[in-house]
Amino acid sequence: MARRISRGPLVVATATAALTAFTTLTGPAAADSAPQARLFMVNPVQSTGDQGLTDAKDGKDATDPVPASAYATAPLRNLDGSGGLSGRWVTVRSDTGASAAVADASAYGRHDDQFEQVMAYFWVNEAQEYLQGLGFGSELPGANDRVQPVRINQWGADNSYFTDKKAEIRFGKGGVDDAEDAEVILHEYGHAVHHAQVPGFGTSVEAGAIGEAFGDYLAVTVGEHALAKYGWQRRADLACVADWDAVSYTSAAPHCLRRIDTDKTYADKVGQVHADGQIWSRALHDIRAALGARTADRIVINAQFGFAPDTSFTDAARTTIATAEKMYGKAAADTVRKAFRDRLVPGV
Ligand SMILES: [Ca+2]
Ligand SMILES: [Ca+2]
Ligand SMILES: [Ca+2]
Ligand SMILES: [Zn+2]
Repeated sequence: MARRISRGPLVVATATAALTAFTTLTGPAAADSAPQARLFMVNPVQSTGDQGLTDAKDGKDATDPVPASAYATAPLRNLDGSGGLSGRWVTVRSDTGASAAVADASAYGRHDDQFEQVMAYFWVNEAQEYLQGLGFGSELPGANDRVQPVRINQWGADNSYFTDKKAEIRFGKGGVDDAEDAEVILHEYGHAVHHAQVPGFGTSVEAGAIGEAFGDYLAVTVGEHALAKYGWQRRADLACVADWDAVSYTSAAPHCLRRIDTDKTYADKVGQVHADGQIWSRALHDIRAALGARTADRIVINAQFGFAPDTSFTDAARTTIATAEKMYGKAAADTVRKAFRDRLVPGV
């Protein structure tokens, strides 16, 4: 962004002019002229329906295995105008390799390290815009309505995670590069949302499981919202999380990191957060099916403000039922209660 630099008495007038220009740029017209990004429509397995897609036919991270039809173009919103992937809800840094330029965002493909940076910016922004659209940050308290720092590295470990010390998300590679799959990005953002709602959330195994469940659930519900918004197709199961990242560590199709529609109940608990999370995510999935995405998501996320960092399934379920009753009345509360009872959560 070239901007004239003035010195001396003209500086105040110039600053005012720049401010005016900025205001104009961020008005409604800006949405139409927003820079475009090339990205996956959630992920290429889900959008093509091709369960045979693989990471590497002729070399790691090669362009070839994924057809051009798996990519779409969509606007990058809420950028700060710096020319990099930095904006109102997310800032992306690359630990290894060159940083993406917004001006080139419509040209990258999965072989380019910058592609994952663009994916991370787009999908984190999309997630926070979705939460804003649900009323979080206006009618309801904000849920991680701040600039989310994201780091991308290419060091080779399959290790995306959210670190609560820095409230930062990191995406690695290993198999399919983690940030090539929006559901991996959104899962990690789910942890950031939870942590923003309840600092230190997840200190018991059951609370940890709820955290994993919410990440998986958020990945599905934000992905579905985006499909409808941009007119993209889903050609894989609604409940399958990370269809693309999972091709590198699952042999059977459909390839899913996890599902949110398993029949697990509280009796199937094994004390491992990802495994037990599927008890909770199935309940959320059922609530969404019964009440619709918008109502379900407003209840589920609003309830999370009231969870203790070391909550149990029982306490969290009770809080979610009470939140449903307060926001939508007894029928909604009964629907939510049934979802948790079906999972045999005790005491609800
Ligand atoms: Ca890649
Ligand atoms: Ca991976
Ligand atoms: Ca999926
Ligand atoms: Zn997780």
